Amino acid sequence: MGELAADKHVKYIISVEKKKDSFESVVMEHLRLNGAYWGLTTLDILGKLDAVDEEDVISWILKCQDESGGFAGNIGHDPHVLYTLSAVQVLALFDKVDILDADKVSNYIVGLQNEDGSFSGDIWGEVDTRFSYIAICCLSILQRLDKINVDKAVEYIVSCKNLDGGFGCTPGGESHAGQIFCCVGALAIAGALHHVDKDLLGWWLCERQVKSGGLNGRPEKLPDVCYSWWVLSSLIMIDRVHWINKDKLVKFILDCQDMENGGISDRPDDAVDVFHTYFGVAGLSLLEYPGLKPIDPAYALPVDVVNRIFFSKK
Ligand code: GRG
Repeated sequence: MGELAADKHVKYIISVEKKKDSFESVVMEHLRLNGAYWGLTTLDILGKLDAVDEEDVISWILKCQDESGGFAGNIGHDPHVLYTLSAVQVLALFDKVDILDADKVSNYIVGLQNEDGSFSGDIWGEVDTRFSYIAICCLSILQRLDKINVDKAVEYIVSCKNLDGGFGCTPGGESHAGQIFCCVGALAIAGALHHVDKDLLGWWLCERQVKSGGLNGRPEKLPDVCYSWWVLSSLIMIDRVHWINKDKLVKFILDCQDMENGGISDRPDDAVDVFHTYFGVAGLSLLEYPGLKPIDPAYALPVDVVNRIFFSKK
């Protein structure tokens, strides 16, 4: 089996950051804050967060904040919870959450909770269990979870549970590993994992492993490195990770590396990108691959960062 080309992945991430006119940068312009979270968390897991200029990153993030308190994907764009969580997570990596006005950011999120407990992603109203996870994760990091109706939020997530044990975007929506991560992660943070049928869901999740060792996101679909995160983190949170073949999954992720220029792709021999590089490295961290910082399956941040948020005296 090949090895993790850690140094090459560090170089790749830094090069993407520098090439502002490249195709990848242009298509990611509107979600640059998500990209910053993927790239910087990868660097931190690899123990190389100091390869970037912290002050540059933080001053750019602050410029992405809207007067509503929410963050946009880039300067001058519209705010959305997707980028608000990334902003808070990146600041947490640098131990700088305190520079935020936590009430202002949390009021933005609180204002997006609907009567039925669900969350909209922004003022335009789209509802999705992704946004329930983001709201709960973000408010928990800001230590402001008590500002929303957590019982109602949990009730809504539970209403998205299906007969196969999985969860979808909205009630009745097809089970999908990405949404399952969101629902299980939100329930874990809210202390409500008892709503999950762990054996039933564990069975559905471990059936995502295909012959190559990779994981897909739902039945009959192709495997993709990103599901190494969505599926594996969910299995860990429900204590069923021993139901998949870990060695085969490690091999699948390593086979998706560009050994020459760094980066990880969705499947072997495809083009690499920052999203798959992050989820490949984060998946390997969950698989306890040597030399990587452990990552927390619910907060999607390195364990030392999560411990610093909740256990350090300030
Ligand atoms: C902090 C890690 C973290 C996440 C924030 C945005 C979010 C919360 C979660 C997204 C969860 C999700 C829906 C992931 C799936 C992404 C994905 C690869 C979707 C592709 O869907 P299809 O239908 O792919 O194109 P398949 O694999 O089903 O063919």
